[in-house]
Amino acid sequence: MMRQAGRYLPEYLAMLSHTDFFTVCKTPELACEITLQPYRRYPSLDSLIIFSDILVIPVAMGMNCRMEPKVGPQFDFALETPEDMEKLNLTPDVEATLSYVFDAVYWTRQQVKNKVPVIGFSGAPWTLMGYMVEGGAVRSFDRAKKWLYLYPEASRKLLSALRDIVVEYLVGQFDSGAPLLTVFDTNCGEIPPRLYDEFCVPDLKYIATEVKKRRPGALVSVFPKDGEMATFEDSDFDVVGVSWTTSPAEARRSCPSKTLQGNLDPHLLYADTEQIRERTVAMVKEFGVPKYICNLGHGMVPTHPVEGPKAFMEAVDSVSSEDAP
Ligand code: 1CP
Repeated sequence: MMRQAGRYLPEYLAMLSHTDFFTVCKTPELACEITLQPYRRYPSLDSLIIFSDILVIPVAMGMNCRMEPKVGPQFDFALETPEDMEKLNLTPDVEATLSYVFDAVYWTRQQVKNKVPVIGFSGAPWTLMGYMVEGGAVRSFDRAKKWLYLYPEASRKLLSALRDIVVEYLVGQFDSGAPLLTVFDTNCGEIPPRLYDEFCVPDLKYIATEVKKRRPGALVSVFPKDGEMATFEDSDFDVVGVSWTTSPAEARRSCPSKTLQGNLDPHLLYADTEQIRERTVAMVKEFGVPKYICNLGHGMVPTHPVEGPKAFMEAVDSVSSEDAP
């Protein structure tokens, strides 16, 4: 479940009430503890996503970030013009700057005694660029979109620097014990398909190919939120994430050879148990169990009740054992 911890678990809120978000990310024991919180509460979870954030990459490049309560991530500065890129290290030493994430993955695997796999992740270059140009969370990514038209060369330079960091970063997480690596392109649907094909798709395909070339055992997944999924049918990604805005049937038509992951509307988790169960079972039946990973169609939010995920997981468990090939 994308962002299992979110802010809806009381045990998460308790820990974050006295420790700042990025300090938790940078302290492997604490990041491990938060990764395990949803697993302790819902023992039927069959994988854990490592607690971190996509914005650790810009932090490694020299953009300090704070997680402001009720606002979200805020950088100390934004990339207003291409000259601001001089403030960045475009080729940081990934091992030196992000080894805390690798340690958290390793430590978490030790704690669960390898019984449950740990999923690693990264933001995609375009989604990371969005936050870097805007300087943090915003309602719409207008300035980042403008960059693609006004500063195409600088945009390409930034995106390809991010691409190379993402590859190193995913390989490092795999080596620490994360067999499946997810690339979140949450801002995919913010730009027209032609612009996405031009500026983003080649780098994403390269990331999948390069990670698998370096680590043939790695499984890689992409979440092109609200984009054209068919673009990834011809790619080395093993798994394509499906947004809640796409129907399972349409997703299967777009990517017939891929394993699909998704796509329950996160808002359903507010509903009563019976409705969650019915709609989850219907979704699983529509996707079909083979080549399918059950998940939400986007992340959890702070106001989700803790009963929602439980009902969702119980519904998934019942239908997946019933239909398993
Ligand atoms: O279980 C987990 O919590 C897993 C760790 C995880 C992951 C996979 C976090 C922790 N964040 C993410 C991914 C992430 N972060 C994405 C990609 C997936 C998605 O679209 O949801 C994105 C876009 C972010 C950026 C981010 N971080 C936002 C969105 C800002 C916006 O534009 O609206 C927010 C609110 C965060 C904060 C954050 N990250 C993670 C948590 C638990 C939180 C909440 C922090 C808090 O207030 O306590």
